[in-house]
Amino acid sequence: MLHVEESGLAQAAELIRNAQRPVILAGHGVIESGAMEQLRTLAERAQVPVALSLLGLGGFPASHPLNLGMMGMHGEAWVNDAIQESDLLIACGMRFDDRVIGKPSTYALKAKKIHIEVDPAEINKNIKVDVALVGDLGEVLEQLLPRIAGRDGSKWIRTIEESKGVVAVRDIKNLPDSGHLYAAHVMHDLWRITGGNAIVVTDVGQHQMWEAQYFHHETPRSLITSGGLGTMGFALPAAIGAKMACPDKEVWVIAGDGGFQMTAAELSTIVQENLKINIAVINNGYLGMVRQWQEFFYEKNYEATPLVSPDFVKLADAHGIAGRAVKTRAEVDAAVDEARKHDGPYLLNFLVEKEDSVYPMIPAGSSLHEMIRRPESNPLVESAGDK
Ligand SMILES: Cc1cc2nc3c(=O)[nH]c(=O)nc-3n(C[C@H](O)[C@H](O)[C@H](O)COP(=O)(O)OP(=O)(O)OC[C@H]3O[C@@H](n4cnc5c(N)ncnc54)[C@H](O)[C@@H]3O)c2cc1C
Ligand SMILES: Cc1ncc(C[n+]2csc(CCOP(=O)(O)OP(=O)(O)O)c2C)c(N)n1
Ligand SMILES: [Mg+2]
Repeated sequence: MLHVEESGLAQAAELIRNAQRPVILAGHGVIESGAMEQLRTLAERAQVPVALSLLGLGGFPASHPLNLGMMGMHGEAWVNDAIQESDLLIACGMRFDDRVIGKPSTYALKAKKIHIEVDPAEINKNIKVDVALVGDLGEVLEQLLPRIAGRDGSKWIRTIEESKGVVAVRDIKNLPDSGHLYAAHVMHDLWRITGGNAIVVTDVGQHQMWEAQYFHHETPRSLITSGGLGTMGFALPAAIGAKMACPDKEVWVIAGDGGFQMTAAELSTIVQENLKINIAVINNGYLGMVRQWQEFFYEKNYEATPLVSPDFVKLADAHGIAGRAVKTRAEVDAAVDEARKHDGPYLLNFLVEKEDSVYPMIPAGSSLHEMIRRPESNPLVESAGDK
């Protein structure tokens, strides 16, 4: 085991002991290191709430009371607010990506920062830190934990809870059926119906963010996504890999109508290899994430984003794959059940609202405080139910 310098461990332990408003930032390195247990012990013992990066989702259970949710551009409002107010960030296997920090010169200015990271090149690259512990996360935490005593974090945790207020718009189960189909509903329902017990492989775009927000991941590697690489066309072939690696697991592709078309030829591979993969195409008729930027920042100049697609159910049928289109929320349960029960791959073509947007959003390069929140008029906030 690599030994981290005593002085670094002592400094980190002291910062944690003295912090009033600490936040753990948990990233992909948690999963890469297999440090889920050590992270949990740190969070529980020191009573520090945990924010996750997109690639960290599943590294700390979504249902854990200390789990705040996702940070960053499309992260929860209260998470980004808590980071900005924090007096100590404990970054665990995350690299302060630009989608996470927004404008670097305005990021978490009140916070001391501890960075636990295996790659020295990541230290002080985007964000200057006060203590760097270089090494495998699990091994570093093993050495740090004996120095961490129990703390009372209840005041700060309560402050964050209270700050959620009306922005806690994820509770959409009991929303009355408006006759429209929102992608967020589809994600929520897929999570509810599968009990979250599936490997979800997403493509790139709005659907990827809605999945991260509304499908709650309890375990590592239950979400496979290409992160900052933004690899459109990733989901279908990557799901083939996931199913080959984990044949007993339920595997769902969640792809946009744009990205799906980039690698749709892999439907043949699915048939050839006889793989039971369920496919949800979130069909909004647009390169939706780019359309959203055009709406917010380019006066709705929808240049090159409206999409003509083939009939995806017919495309599946041409491959010998069963499928159906889903147009309203009332149809979702039966359609998902049918896909799951079907003996063989199945494609669901969800015809969702065309001009819906992912909220909240921090415009690229802006401070985390400059968050665009969901407008009151947006139907997803009309009614809150249980999760
Ligand atoms: C449309 C779109 C929107 C996005 N919006 C968001 C968003 O709102 N929020 C968000 O979080 N992301 C978002 N992303 C993803 C973002 O671009 C990054 O991919 C992501 O934030 C990176 O997370 P990470 O730093 O945890 O993972 P990585 O980039 O994989 O970095 C992991 C870090 O952990 C280190 N590490 C690896 N193994 C170990 C180990 N054993 N021990 C210690 N350290 C280790 C690595 O060296 C690396 O520095 C978005 C991407 C897209 C395409
Ligand atoms: C190969 C490639 N081209 C362009 C982009 C930029 N881009 C990011 S999201 C997106 C739109 C994706 O549209 P769609 O697959 O329909 O998903 P939606 O956003 O509508 O859910 C585009 C074009 C990219 N990431 N990769
Ligand atoms: Mg689309």
